[in-house]
Amino acid sequence: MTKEYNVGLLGATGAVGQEMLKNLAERGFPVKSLRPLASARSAGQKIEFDGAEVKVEAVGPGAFDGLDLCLFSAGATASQEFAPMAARAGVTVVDNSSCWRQDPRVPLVIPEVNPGAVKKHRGIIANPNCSTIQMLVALKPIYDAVGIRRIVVATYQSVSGTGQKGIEELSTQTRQLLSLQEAAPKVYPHRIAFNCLPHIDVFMDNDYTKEEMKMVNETLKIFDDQNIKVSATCVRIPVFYCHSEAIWIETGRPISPEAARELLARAPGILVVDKPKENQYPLASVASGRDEVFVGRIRADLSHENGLTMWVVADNLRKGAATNAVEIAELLIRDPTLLKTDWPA
Ligand code: NAP
Ligand code: 3JN
Repeated sequence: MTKEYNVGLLGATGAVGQEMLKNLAERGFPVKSLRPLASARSAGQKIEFDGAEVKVEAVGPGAFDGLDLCLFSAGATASQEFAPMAARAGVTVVDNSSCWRQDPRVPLVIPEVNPGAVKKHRGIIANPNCSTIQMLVALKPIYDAVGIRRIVVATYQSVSGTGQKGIEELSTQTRQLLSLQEAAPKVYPHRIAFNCLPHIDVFMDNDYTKEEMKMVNETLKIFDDQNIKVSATCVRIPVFYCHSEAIWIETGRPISPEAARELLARAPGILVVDKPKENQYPLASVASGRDEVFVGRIRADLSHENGLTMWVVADNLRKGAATNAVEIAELLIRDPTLLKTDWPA
């Protein structure tokens, strides 16, 4: 008989949490019991899991008792407080926030890229940022084949990356503008409807945003390579679901677009859509609701002899967040010795 697990989900009422619930059910994750957790605001609310109604509980001391593992998507502040609490209670945490991503005790894992890193966990495993996940899934086969020295990336990120409130902001403003009303910004510093904002998360001292620096620092940790140069520009666009990325790389040795296309077509988690003359290339409207990373427009970078450029699209709530977290949980249950924790007191 398949072993089943007591699974917690902190942030169950949020955009990522709802996607995690769908994902657990769709993938047939062996759930013995599911405990949805959120803030006191949502305690008592009923959510649906696998055709049944389950009551949301408020997170706090004792909330993790009896669980085997818990997926977290409640933001960095909640993760800071509750992930160590869960790990000390013997519960393995897969955390979607940025809180623990750079902590040397915490593996930062994309199953298609560095699945072995999961073995080093002590109770907390971090899920990378959505923009990093889709970029590195697409680049891993090329990195392994010929090396990568430099990555330049421009992202086109959907409003669902900001959670439910981002989705509501774009819907409201679009309705307002189309009925000739004022559309005052509430969530973003400027109007997002019919606009593009080169600003995701806060600005840092080096004039990059925190989202851009997440892409830089997470790439180095996941590839376990401090020599790769990365520069990112992250842009919020008025699209509901899926992030798109224009990526330019300088490889260690030359590789033709044809060879890269073949490598990518064979790689796990990737769907190559690359017949531009037939108008076939990755699109947010097609990748929405899917778990694959879509790659196309693969071509030589005319500005560099070892240069390659491509267009990469993935559903930020699925492969960028929920699916990657559930896949990490699947790695854990494949080797039950990995469900042990020894997070320091
Ligand atoms: P969201 O739609 O705003 O949902 C936030 C969820 O967190 C809700 O369930 C909320 O519960 C809960 N929550 C917030 N503060 C809490 C607290 N102090 N204690 C307990 N629960 C709390 O946001 P989202 O889009 O789902 O994103 C949630 C988090 O996931 C983000 O903050 C981020 O850290 C992470 N995330 C990661 C990626 C990625 O790139 N991998 C992408 C998106 C998001 P209530 O209903 O009670 O308010
Ligand atoms: O904006 C996006 O498209 C992705 C957002 C991710 C995000 C949103 C709020 C807080 C994160 C993240 O995963 O890095 C965080 C955070 O945990 O810092």
